[in-house]
Amino acid sequence: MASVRTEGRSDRRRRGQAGRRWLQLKIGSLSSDGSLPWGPSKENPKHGLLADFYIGREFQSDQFARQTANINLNWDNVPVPDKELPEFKPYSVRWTGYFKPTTTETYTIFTASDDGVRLWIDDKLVIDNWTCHSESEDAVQVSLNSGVFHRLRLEYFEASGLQGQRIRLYWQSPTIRKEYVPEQCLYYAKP
Ligand SMILES: [Ca+2]
Repeated sequence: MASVRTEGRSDRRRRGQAGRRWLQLKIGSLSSDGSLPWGPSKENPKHGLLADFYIGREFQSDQFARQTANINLNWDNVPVPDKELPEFKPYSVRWTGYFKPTTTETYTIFTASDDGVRLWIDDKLVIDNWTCHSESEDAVQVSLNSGVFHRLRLEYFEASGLQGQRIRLYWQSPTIRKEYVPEQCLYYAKP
């Protein structure tokens, strides 16, 4: 069975050394709070994005990293996304990886976030709503070519950890109905 990589603050304390260590969890395992699935599906083990979680809304303290199939997350009903983060406190997340369109045309790429969001495509900042707000949608139009890998970086922060913790990434084109950017088009690393 393929695996999901994850690392926690407590693991770093145990090993007592700098650098990263990745633990192995089975695909389909729940996160440590028992409520949220992480990682790519069994069908697409090489697809998805890497998410780095931090304490603080400005990436003050790096806590752990996980793989996520896509960006379609709603943490309204849990104090924080994971026990590695303190409850009811600000946190931030940085997703990185690549996406590869399946058609050549103009895409509209949307984020829906509560609170702040920034999106870079090929290292260019294209969405910048780094503010506290209830769920808001932002969008940008980009011309993309089928089969070309584009670098993706999405940053998100939650201001309070109390209510309204959502981040989503969609796309739409003349031939694609609005959908979450699918796992099959996302890559942790460029193949
Ligand atoms: Ca919020």
